[in-house]
Amino acid sequence: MDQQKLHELRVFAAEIRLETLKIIGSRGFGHVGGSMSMADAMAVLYGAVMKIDPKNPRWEDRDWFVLSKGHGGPVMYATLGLKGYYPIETAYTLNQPGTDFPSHTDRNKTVGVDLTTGSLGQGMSEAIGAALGNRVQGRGNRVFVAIGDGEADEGQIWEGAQFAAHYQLDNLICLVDDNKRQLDGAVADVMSHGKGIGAKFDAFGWNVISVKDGNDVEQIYDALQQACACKGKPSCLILNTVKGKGATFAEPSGAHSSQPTQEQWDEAIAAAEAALQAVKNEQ
Ligand SMILES: Cc1ncc(C[n+]2csc(CCOP(=O)(O)OP(=O)(O)O)c2C)c(N)n1
Repeated sequence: MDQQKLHELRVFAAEIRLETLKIIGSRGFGHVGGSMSMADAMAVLYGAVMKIDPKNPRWEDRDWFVLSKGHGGPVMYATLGLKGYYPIETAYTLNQPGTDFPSHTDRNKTVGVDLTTGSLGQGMSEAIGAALGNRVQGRGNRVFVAIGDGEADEGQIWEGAQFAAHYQLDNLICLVDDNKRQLDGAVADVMSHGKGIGAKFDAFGWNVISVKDGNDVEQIYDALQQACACKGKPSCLILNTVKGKGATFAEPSGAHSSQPTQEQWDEAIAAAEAALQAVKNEQ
């Protein structure tokens, strides 16, 4: 990727982090941890990889994105708002009565959300159905699905993995947000994954790509290029990420859900603004 594009993606990721904080901050509490760990992947998907048209969100030939870890809704709302699907300020109503921005992603509420998620495991099945359906209809588009490492405890993920490999869904790419933590602790303590999530996908016949730094846009981009080029099987990226990345009150603890004080919100938003400015100044 050329340096200009790389710079753009870094700026986009920093903007997504700032807006994610503002969106959750408008409510005062929410799923900061698993939203912030996804910001870089969202920047690469929507900034450089996916075929989309914000003016025509249900365009039939678009690439699809399914946030199976639906509690990360705010990072998706930040990304879609910044891409012009809607004015970003409208998302500062997160989870309030009558809002189009519920805490978990809902295709009937938010423009640009392809499928409804929130019950962990189900988004994977939905994405697989979309990939198969698109293929049956002869479209050349792709379906990207993001799951959490805690979510990978769900049996439904592995039924889906078996199905997708059997039907050779090479238009399906799963991104695992491997941030090592789930709702109430470390994944390794709550329910460990044995030889690892990547080894499991590999055993089911998927093309597995490990991304050493899953918060590095260049590494994510390179891995997605490899995944998109793979034929005859679905691909899976294991993104080694940091829960709460860039949120001053959440990153140190890797907290799942946060309800910081107003002072802590102000500090976090100021830090994210400074981080954005620093990335902009890099060029
Ligand atoms: C079927 C189901 N069980 C439980 C929950 C409650 N829940 C929401 S998030 C979460 C933890 C998920 O951990 P992980 O997938 O690692 O998410 P991340 O750390 O990326 O936020 C749980 C148990 C749910 N949404 N759906």
